[in-house]
Amino acid sequence: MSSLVISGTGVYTPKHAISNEQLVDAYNAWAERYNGEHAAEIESGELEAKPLSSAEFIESVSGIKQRYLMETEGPLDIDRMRPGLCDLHEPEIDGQPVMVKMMLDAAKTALEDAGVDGSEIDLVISASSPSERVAPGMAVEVLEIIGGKGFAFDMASACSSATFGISTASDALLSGMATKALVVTCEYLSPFMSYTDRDSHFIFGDACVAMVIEKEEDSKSENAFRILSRKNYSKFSENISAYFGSRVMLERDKLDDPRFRFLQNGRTVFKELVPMVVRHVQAQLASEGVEIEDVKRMWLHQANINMNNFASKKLLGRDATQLEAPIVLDDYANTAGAGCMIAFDKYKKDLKSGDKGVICSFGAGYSIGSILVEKV
Ligand code: CO8
Repeated sequence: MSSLVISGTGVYTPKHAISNEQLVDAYNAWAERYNGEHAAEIESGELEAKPLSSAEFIESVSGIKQRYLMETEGPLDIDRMRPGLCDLHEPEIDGQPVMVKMMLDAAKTALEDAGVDGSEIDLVISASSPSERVAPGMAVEVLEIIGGKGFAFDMASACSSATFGISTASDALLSGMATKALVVTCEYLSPFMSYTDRDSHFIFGDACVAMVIEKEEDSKSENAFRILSRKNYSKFSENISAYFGSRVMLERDKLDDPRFRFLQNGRTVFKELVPMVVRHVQAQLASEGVEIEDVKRMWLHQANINMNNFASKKLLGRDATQLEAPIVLDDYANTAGAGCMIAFDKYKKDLKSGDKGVICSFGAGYSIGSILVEKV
């Protein structure tokens, strides 16, 4: 059977970032004003006071120092506390979603990295947590604009969107349904976040990553990584939830209802998910006859530095260095499905032929997706 390779990757990073300090200053100013305006109801127990946030708390519990957002003025404006339209919404008349524009930018870099022309692509998968429209599929528009021919569709699996997307594309290539695939994971998450929720206002950033997958014998890339094995896992849990679905359309008047926000029991997620991730990767390596000592790099999901440190230490039996398990969440924050692939894009070029690594996503669902790769 032919080997498949990830022959190119590209990242779209929004132009502007917000530091923890900026975010916390805005949130605290908003919370203090709210508490002042509702002092009587808070005093009588009718309303709860809004607790204050802290930049030190955010960095120590998550490792996040800043996040890139498509629009940074809205979340810092205490009269708004949510992003506004960003530059990429212009011109509004063309109707093209911002996410498609982000995808096209990341795709251009990924195609260049792979040495592939857009016209050679015959499968595009948008594997992204959010979607800007129900139909037509965003991936179909990307396929059209890059000049490809074949088929395209949108899929979602929250934090494992990219890894599950690569796996789905691999099956299409191996079955002969397609010959060259582009998988794009666009995590334009800021529109869904509540910047007035102290427990989650700091978690997410916006970014997009694209990957080209093709047969090894067809690849001209100098940065190709052979896919040695893929292992996916899902287990239902509502400990991470985002109920922004059809119910919101029925209850539009309740958009501020906490049920329609991103919600998580962060500590439970930490305790339940990390041991599953460790067992998942260990089982994959064992079934491939690969020792952990032979794994040069682990490109892990980028949600929380303490989760990554815990998982890499359990796997290695010692602390990992930045090169062994790179961290990009300090800069990008949690970019859901894109995180592990942004780490891969930024920390892949120094590896030598024959070096092995594991890409591993984990998060909502729960979902875990790991891909064992080897530099060609
Ligand atoms: N500032 C100051 N204090 C705070 C803040 C804040 N911002 N937030 C909470 N606190 C307080 C709490 O009130 C609590 O106080 P007390 O002890 O008095 O009750 C104390 O600090 C500790 O709070 P937590 O227990 O919540 O703090 P943790 O140490 O657990 O840290 C984290 C919180 C950072 C959330 C941590 O639990 C974590 O990161 N866990 C892992 C979560 C994770 O990995 N989730 C994956 C989610 S991402 C994902 O799956 C993508 C989904 C895609 C969704 C797409 C949407 C469109």
